[in-house]
Amino acid sequence: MRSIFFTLIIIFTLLLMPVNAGIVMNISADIPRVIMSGTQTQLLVNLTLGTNETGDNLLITDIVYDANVGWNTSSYLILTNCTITPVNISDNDLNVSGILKHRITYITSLSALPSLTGLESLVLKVNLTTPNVRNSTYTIDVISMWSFPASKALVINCTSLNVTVSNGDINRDGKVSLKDAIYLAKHVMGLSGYEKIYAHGDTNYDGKISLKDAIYLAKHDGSEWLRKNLWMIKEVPSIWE
Ligand SMILES: [Ca+2]
Ligand SMILES: [Ca+2]
Repeated sequence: MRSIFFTLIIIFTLLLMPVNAGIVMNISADIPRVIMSGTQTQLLVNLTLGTNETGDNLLITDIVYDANVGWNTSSYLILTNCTITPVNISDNDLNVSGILKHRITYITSLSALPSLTGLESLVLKVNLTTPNVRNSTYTIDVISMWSFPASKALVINCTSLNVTVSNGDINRDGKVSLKDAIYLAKHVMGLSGYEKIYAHGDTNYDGKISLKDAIYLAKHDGSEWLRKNLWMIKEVPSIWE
Protein backbone atom coordinates (compact mmCIF):
# COMPACT_ATOMS: atom_id res chain seq x y z
CA MET A 1 0.00 0.00 0.00
CA ARG A 2 2.87 2.33 0.85
CA SER A 3 4.53 1.64 -2.47
CA ILE A 4 1.32 2.55 -4.33
CA PHE A 5 1.04 5.77 -2.35
CA PHE A 6 4.68 6.55 -3.04
CA THR A 7 4.16 5.88 -6.75
CA LEU A 8 1.16 8.20 -6.87
CA ILE A 9 3.15 10.96 -5.14
CA ILE A 10 5.90 10.60 -7.76
CA ILE A 11 3.41 10.69 -10.61
CA PHE A 12 1.58 13.77 -9.34
CA THR A 13 4.84 15.57 -8.66
CA LEU A 14 6.16 14.78 -12.10
CA LEU A 15 2.89 15.74 -13.77
CA LEU A 16 3.57 19.31 -12.65
CA MET A 17 6.86 19.35 -14.52
CA PRO A 18 7.04 20.82 -18.02
CA VAL A 19 7.29 18.48 -21.01
CA ASN A 20 10.80 18.52 -22.41
CA ALA A 21 11.17 18.27 -26.19
CA GLY A 22 14.59 16.66 -25.77
CA ILE A 23 13.06 13.36 -24.70
CA VAL A 24 11.92 10.87 -27.30
CA MET A 25 9.77 7.99 -26.16
CA ASN A 26 7.79 5.98 -28.70
CA ILE A 27 5.50 3.24 -27.57
CA SER A 28 3.66 0.43 -29.29
CA ALA A 29 1.89 -2.67 -28.06
CA ASP A 30 0.61 -5.74 -29.80
CA ILE A 31 -0.92 -9.16 -29.41
CA PRO A 32 -0.55 -10.60 -32.88
CA ARG A 33 -3.59 -12.86 -33.04
CA VAL A 34 -7.03 -13.65 -31.72
CA ILE A 35 -6.63 -15.18 -28.29
CA MET A 36 -8.20 -18.55 -27.86
CA SER A 37 -9.84 -18.83 -24.48
CA GLY A 38 -8.04 -21.16 -22.12
CA THR A 39 -4.62 -20.52 -23.60
CA GLN A 40 -1.68 -18.27 -22.87
CA THR A 41 -0.82 -15.28 -24.97
CA GLN A 42 2.03 -12.81 -24.93
CA LEU A 43 1.59 -9.05 -24.92
CA LEU A 44 4.59 -7.23 -26.33
CA VAL A 45 5.18 -3.60 -25.43
CA ASN A 46 7.94 -1.88 -27.40
CA LEU A 47 9.52 1.29 -26.09
CA THR A 48 12.06 3.34 -28.01
CA LEU A 49 13.92 5.80 -25.82
CA GLY A 50 16.30 8.59 -26.70
CA THR A 51 17.34 11.85 -25.07
CA ASN A 52 20.12 14.33 -24.53
CA GLU A 53 19.21 14.59 -20.86
CA THR A 54 21.63 13.07 -18.39
CA GLY A 55 21.49 11.93 -14.81
CA ASP A 56 19.07 9.90 -12.79
CA ASN A 57 15.90 9.04 -14.55
CA LEU A 58 12.82 7.00 -13.97
CA LEU A 59 10.67 4.93 -16.29
CA ILE A 60 7.22 3.85 -15.24
CA THR A 61 4.99 1.79 -17.51
CA ASP A 62 1.47 0.78 -16.63
CA ILE A 63 -0.42 -1.99 -18.39
CA VAL A 64 -4.10 -1.80 -17.58
CA TYR A 65 -6.74 -4.35 -18.53
CA ASP A 66 -10.21 -5.43 -17.45
CA ALA A 67 -10.16 -7.31 -14.20
CA ASN A 68 -12.76 -9.80 -13.03
CA VAL A 69 -13.35 -11.21 -16.51
CA GLY A 70 -10.97 -14.12 -16.20
CA TRP A 71 -7.60 -12.68 -17.20
CA ASN A 72 -4.53 -13.80 -15.32
CA THR A 73 -0.91 -12.80 -15.61
CA SER A 74 1.61 -15.61 -15.45
CA SER A 75 4.91 -13.78 -15.82
CA TYR A 76 6.61 -10.50 -16.74
CA LEU A 77 9.91 -9.68 -18.39
CA ILE A 78 11.65 -6.55 -19.61
CA LEU A 79 14.49 -6.67 -22.12
CA THR A 80 16.94 -3.93 -23.02
CA ASN A 81 18.65 -4.73 -26.30
CA CYS A 82 17.80 -8.39 -25.73
CA THR A 83 19.25 -8.37 -22.18
CA ILE A 84 16.97 -8.87 -19.20
CA THR A 85 16.74 -5.63 -17.22
CA PRO A 86 16.04 -5.66 -13.49
CA VAL A 87 12.83 -3.81 -12.72
CA ASN A 88 10.41 -3.36 -9.88
CA ILE A 89 7.11 -4.83 -10.93
CA SER A 90 3.93 -4.60 -8.95
CA ASP A 91 0.31 -5.24 -9.72
CA ASN A 92 -2.92 -4.16 -8.14
CA ASP A 93 -6.59 -3.59 -8.88
CA LEU A 94 -7.93 -0.13 -9.48
CA ASN A 95 -11.30 1.42 -10.20
CA VAL A 96 -11.55 3.35 -13.48
CA SER A 97 -14.90 5.12 -13.78
CA GLY A 98 -16.66 2.29 -12.01
CA ILE A 99 -14.93 -0.48 -13.96
CA LEU A 100 -12.54 -2.73 -12.11
CA LYS A 101 -9.21 -2.81 -13.90
CA HIS A 102 -5.98 -4.58 -13.19
CA ARG A 103 -2.72 -2.68 -13.42
CA ILE A 104 0.78 -4.02 -13.84
CA THR A 105 3.42 -1.38 -13.13
CA TYR A 106 7.04 -1.53 -14.22
CA ILE A 107 9.34 0.92 -12.43
CA THR A 108 12.99 1.17 -13.34
CA SER A 109 15.86 3.61 -13.28
CA LEU A 110 17.72 3.57 -16.56
CA SER A 111 20.86 5.26 -15.25
CA ALA A 112 22.69 1.97 -15.71
CA LEU A 113 22.13 1.97 -19.45
CA PRO A 114 25.39 2.20 -21.40
CA SER A 115 24.17 5.08 -23.55
CA LEU A 116 21.23 7.42 -23.31
CA THR A 117 22.32 9.61 -26.19
CA GLY A 118 21.42 7.01 -28.78
CA LEU A 119 18.10 5.22 -29.14
CA GLU A 120 17.50 2.42 -26.69
CA SER A 121 15.01 -0.31 -27.36
CA LEU A 122 13.07 -1.82 -24.50
CA VAL A 123 10.67 -4.72 -24.83
CA LEU A 124 8.23 -5.61 -22.10
CA LYS A 125 6.87 -9.12 -22.34
CA VAL A 126 3.74 -9.95 -20.41
CA ASN A 127 2.38 -13.47 -20.49
CA LEU A 128 -1.37 -13.37 -20.07
CA THR A 129 -3.52 -16.41 -19.52
CA THR A 130 -7.20 -16.61 -20.30
CA PRO A 131 -8.69 -19.48 -18.32
CA ASN A 132 -12.15 -17.98 -18.03
CA VAL A 133 -12.20 -14.98 -20.35
CA ARG A 134 -15.44 -14.62 -22.23
CA ASN A 135 -15.82 -14.51 -25.98
CA SER A 136 -15.47 -10.76 -26.56
CA THR A 137 -13.15 -7.88 -27.37
CA TYR A 138 -11.21 -6.17 -24.61
CA THR A 139 -9.12 -3.03 -24.39
CA ILE A 140 -5.64 -3.07 -22.94
CA ASP A 141 -4.13 0.34 -22.19
CA VAL A 142 -0.40 0.92 -21.95
CA ILE A 143 0.77 4.17 -20.36
CA SER A 144 4.42 5.03 -20.05
CA MET A 145 6.21 7.93 -18.34
CA TRP A 146 9.92 8.74 -18.53
CA SER A 147 11.32 11.52 -16.38
CA PHE A 148 14.56 13.22 -15.37
CA PRO A 149 13.67 14.86 -12.04
CA ALA A 150 16.90 16.92 -11.78
CA SER A 151 16.18 18.73 -15.05
CA LYS A 152 12.39 18.59 -14.67
CA ALA A 153 12.12 16.81 -17.97
CA LEU A 154 9.20 14.51 -18.56
CA VAL A 155 7.37 12.72 -21.34
CA ILE A 156 4.22 10.61 -21.14
CA ASN A 157 2.86 8.43 -23.93
CA CYS A 158 0.06 5.92 -24.12
CA THR A 159 -1.45 3.44 -26.52
CA SER A 160 -4.49 1.18 -26.53
CA LEU A 161 -5.13 -2.08 -28.27
CA ASN A 162 -8.29 -4.08 -28.72
CA VAL A 163 -7.76 -7.78 -28.27
CA THR A 164 -10.30 -10.36 -29.28
CA VAL A 165 -10.86 -13.47 -27.24
CA SER A 166 -12.65 -16.34 -28.90
CA ASN A 167 -13.82 -19.41 -27.10
CA GLY A 168 -14.04 -21.17 -30.45
CA ASP A 169 -17.67 -22.16 -30.01
CA ILE A 170 -18.45 -21.31 -33.63
CA ASN A 171 -21.72 -23.28 -33.75
CA ARG A 172 -22.81 -22.18 -30.25
CA ASP A 173 -23.70 -25.60 -28.94
CA GLY A 174 -22.14 -24.77 -25.58
CA LYS A 175 -18.92 -26.70 -26.02
CA VAL A 176 -15.76 -26.39 -28.05
CA SER A 177 -15.00 -29.35 -30.25
CA LEU A 178 -13.90 -30.37 -33.70
CA LYS A 179 -17.48 -29.73 -34.81
CA ASP A 180 -16.72 -26.03 -34.58
CA ALA A 181 -13.81 -26.30 -37.00
CA ILE A 182 -16.00 -28.28 -39.41
CA TYR A 183 -18.81 -25.74 -39.01
CA LEU A 184 -16.38 -22.92 -39.76
CA ALA A 185 -15.08 -24.74 -42.84
CA LYS A 186 -18.63 -25.16 -44.13
CA HIS A 187 -19.28 -21.49 -43.43
CA VAL A 188 -16.23 -20.50 -45.47
CA MET A 189 -17.35 -22.76 -48.32
CA GLY A 190 -20.74 -21.03 -48.32
CA LEU A 191 -22.81 -24.09 -47.54
CA SER A 192 -26.48 -23.55 -46.78
CA GLY A 193 -27.35 -23.57 -43.10
CA TYR A 194 -23.92 -22.33 -42.04
CA GLU A 195 -24.30 -18.66 -42.93
CA LYS A 196 -23.99 -17.42 -39.36
CA ILE A 197 -21.09 -18.09 -37.02
CA TYR A 198 -21.33 -17.44 -33.29
CA ALA A 199 -17.73 -16.78 -32.30
CA HIS A 200 -14.83 -14.88 -33.80
CA GLY A 201 -14.08 -16.70 -37.05
CA ASP A 202 -10.73 -15.10 -37.86
CA THR A 203 -8.97 -17.38 -35.44
CA ASN A 204 -5.51 -16.92 -36.94
CA TYR A 205 -6.02 -13.13 -36.97
CA ASP A 206 -4.85 -12.49 -40.51
CA GLY A 207 -7.76 -10.17 -41.23
CA LYS A 208 -9.94 -12.57 -43.20
CA ILE A 209 -12.00 -15.68 -42.55
CA SER A 210 -10.75 -18.63 -44.55
CA LEU A 211 -10.15 -22.35 -44.30
CA LYS A 212 -6.90 -21.52 -42.54
CA ASP A 213 -9.03 -20.46 -39.59
CA ALA A 214 -10.88 -23.76 -39.56
CA ILE A 215 -7.56 -25.58 -39.51
CA TYR A 216 -6.25 -23.31 -36.77
CA LEU A 217 -9.36 -24.07 -34.73
CA ALA A 218 -9.04 -27.80 -35.39
CA LYS A 219 -5.46 -27.71 -34.19
CA HIS A 220 -6.60 -25.88 -31.08
CA ASP A 221 -9.70 -27.87 -30.27
CA GLY A 222 -9.47 -31.14 -32.13
CA SER A 223 -8.53 -34.54 -30.85
CA GLU A 224 -4.98 -35.29 -29.84
CA TRP A 225 -4.44 -37.38 -32.95
CA LEU A 226 -5.80 -34.64 -35.20
CA ARG A 227 -3.75 -31.92 -33.54
CA LYS A 228 -0.62 -33.94 -33.89
CA ASN A 229 -1.19 -34.60 -37.56
CA LEU A 230 -2.53 -31.19 -38.54
CA TRP A 231 0.53 -29.52 -37.09
CA MET A 232 2.46 -31.33 -39.82
CA ILE A 233 0.76 -29.02 -42.32
CA LYS A 234 3.22 -26.15 -42.38
CA GLU A 235 1.68 -24.26 -45.27
CA VAL A 236 -1.96 -24.17 -46.16
CA PRO A 237 -2.51 -24.20 -49.93
CA SER A 238 -3.45 -20.73 -51.17
CA ILE A 239 -6.49 -22.21 -52.91
CA TRP A 240 -8.01 -22.61 -49.43
CA GLU A 241 -7.88 -18.91 -48.67
CA1 LIG B 1 -19.34 -25.73 -30.41
CA1 LIG C 1 -8.09 -15.71 -40.69
